[in-house]
Amino acid sequence: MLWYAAPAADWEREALPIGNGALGAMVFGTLPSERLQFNEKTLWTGGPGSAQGYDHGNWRTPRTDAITAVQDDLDARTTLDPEAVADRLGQPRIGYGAHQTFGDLHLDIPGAPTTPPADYRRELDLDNAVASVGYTHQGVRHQRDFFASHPDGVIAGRLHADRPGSVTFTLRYTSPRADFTATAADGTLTVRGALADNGLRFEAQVRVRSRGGTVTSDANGTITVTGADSAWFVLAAGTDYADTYPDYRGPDPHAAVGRAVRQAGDRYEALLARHVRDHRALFRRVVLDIGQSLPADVPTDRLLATYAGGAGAADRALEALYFQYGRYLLIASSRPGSLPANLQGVWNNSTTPPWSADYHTNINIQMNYWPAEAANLAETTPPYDRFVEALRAPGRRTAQEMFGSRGWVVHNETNPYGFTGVHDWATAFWFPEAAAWLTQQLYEHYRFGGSTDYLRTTAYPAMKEATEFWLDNLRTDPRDGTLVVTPSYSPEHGDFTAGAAMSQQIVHDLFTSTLEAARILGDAPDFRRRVEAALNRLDPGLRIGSWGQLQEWKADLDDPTDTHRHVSHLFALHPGRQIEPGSKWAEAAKVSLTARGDGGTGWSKAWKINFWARLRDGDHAHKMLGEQLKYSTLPNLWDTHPPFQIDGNFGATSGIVEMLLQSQHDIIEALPALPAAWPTGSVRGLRARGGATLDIEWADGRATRIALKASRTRELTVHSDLFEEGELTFKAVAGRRYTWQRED
Ligand code: FUC
Repeated sequence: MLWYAAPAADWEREALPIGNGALGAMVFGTLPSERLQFNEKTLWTGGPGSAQGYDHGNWRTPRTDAITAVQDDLDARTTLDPEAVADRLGQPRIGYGAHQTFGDLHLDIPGAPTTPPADYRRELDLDNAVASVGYTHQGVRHQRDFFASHPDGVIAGRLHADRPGSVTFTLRYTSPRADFTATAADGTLTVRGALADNGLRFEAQVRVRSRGGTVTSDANGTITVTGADSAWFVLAAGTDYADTYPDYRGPDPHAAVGRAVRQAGDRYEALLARHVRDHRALFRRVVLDIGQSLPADVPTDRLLATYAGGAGAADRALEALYFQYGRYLLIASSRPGSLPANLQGVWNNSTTPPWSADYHTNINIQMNYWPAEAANLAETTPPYDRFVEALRAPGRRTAQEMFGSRGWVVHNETNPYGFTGVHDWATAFWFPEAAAWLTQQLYEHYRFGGSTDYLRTTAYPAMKEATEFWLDNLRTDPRDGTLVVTPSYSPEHGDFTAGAAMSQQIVHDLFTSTLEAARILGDAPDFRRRVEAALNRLDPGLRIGSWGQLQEWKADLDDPTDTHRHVSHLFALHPGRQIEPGSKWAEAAKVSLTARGDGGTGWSKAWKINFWARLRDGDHAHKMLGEQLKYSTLPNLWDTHPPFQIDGNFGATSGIVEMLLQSQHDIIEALPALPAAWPTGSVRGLRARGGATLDIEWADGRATRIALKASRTRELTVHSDLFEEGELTFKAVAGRRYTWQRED
């Protein structure tokens, strides 16, 4: 539970998020008027029909041999200034668009206090996924509850009071855009419009019902409830967006929106029950206890403000809450039927949000899904899979037009309209490795879940086509005859070179996984031979430099005083699996990571939790978690870059899992990076690759009990100090549960 003793004064820092994937809302708990800012995930400007025109980022005029010319220059000169490369390979971005707020619902409550009464409380119950506001005024207890239901596809709200007839309010809609009409009839408010930029049609309906009292609709677009015992509303919203290249349009949203508000029904309790059942089926799978419980009398903002880095009386409770909040946010912002979680999940109060609230593919969207598998929320990944699938058609065209090659490609960031080409922001435009990196999560989904059917139909086609792109685009490095990515740019950092570490490691990861998958599926031997041959010649992107660091570039260019937030050259450590613990590469990675320091933006700190966990340094991982909570977390526990960016929430949740359980090398490692600050605890329901779900208990820093539920029949190896040899290999049988316990 997150809770606060005052209404939210600010959207970004204080309001509380609810969501069902497609829809999101921020609950303010304000007096005398409640404010509910809401979103629909597909409400995007830009794309086809955009006023500026749209080209997917493909070159508007052909540039024959432009890439080859840059490659030749790099062969001759080793480095190129990003501005110079952007001049030659970039172009101004047009029609990219931005995610849009849908607007605000206001519930004006006449006679409500203007300052919060002493018993005012605003909370978000993570276990129910219900946000509530309660206070007593003139002897009457008032309560508001809000939730976003995935099974019913609506946001719902209820106002009630403990004295009959005390619920009176007027509901109205506002938007920062003037592109809509709002009308009300028969207790339903209808908002319809089209975005001026691209004509995207949108509709929302809010259906209001009451127990007792009256509901009146005003033609000016307001609905008033008077003297009710309780009243509730359901809100549905949609657009005519579809994720289909090239037009990205589907049916008018009117029918689906109307159906949703009608079907959500007149029975509030049943709607709530369906929502809670659906949410808990996911949320309750994982339980983390690291030794404290949340103090009932300390609001969450105070808890955060007094967080001491592990030594405080409620620090561990806050850390566990933060972990579960990440899981809550993923459930709320990524469910089947809409786009994946964007830079802000699904929550955006602006028409010009930071970075368009888009899908950055040089770390951010990938980070959003890091916790999905291991933190037992694989059901949140279909929107991601679909998004990747939808990028392939435009990405194939970009590969053909810009690179003259097979395969599909996407660069530094993308939108829901298949922006797979480039723009000209010199330090963040060129990143054709993104497609390969995006497919990593698909293969991870297979490694955790083990469905060969999923591998065949969903993961492998995207991986194979990304592999074909690189088979066509790697080039022989005259320095040593290896195959390299060129031009290559280590995200947002340094000069252009050939064969930067991250570029090589990503392609290495893709080829390795594609080969594994090709073997499992029995794909054509000649394709496998080609990938194998390329992998053998590929520069692996691992090189140790003059100060013992893992080099970020193929030439030893690293500056030991550089603390840039991206630590891209450690991809092979995490989220990759090329670096084994205890190897000389792991040592070098540690040198690089130490030099980069413990600062950085929110997501950067979150990544560092994962890195330190993979380096088996639980204390440093925990220190990074502390840095994130102290310096990159807002009172509503949102991660801040700054500004608010949700990737850090997800990255930190992933990092906490990595401290407790790892399996990237196909060995299940229990408590690989347990910090001294968590001497005793337990975790239930974490997933490992190979089809295992684990419960682990520990005391005095040592595992005391491990229970493993197998979902596949296969040999599994578990590492733990619980076993005499430090590890145990056994044949797991699907459906069986195995338990080991310390006797002493
Ligand atoms: C990446 C980062 C920035 C920011 C942006 C949305 O490009 O380098 O810091 O997080 O994504």
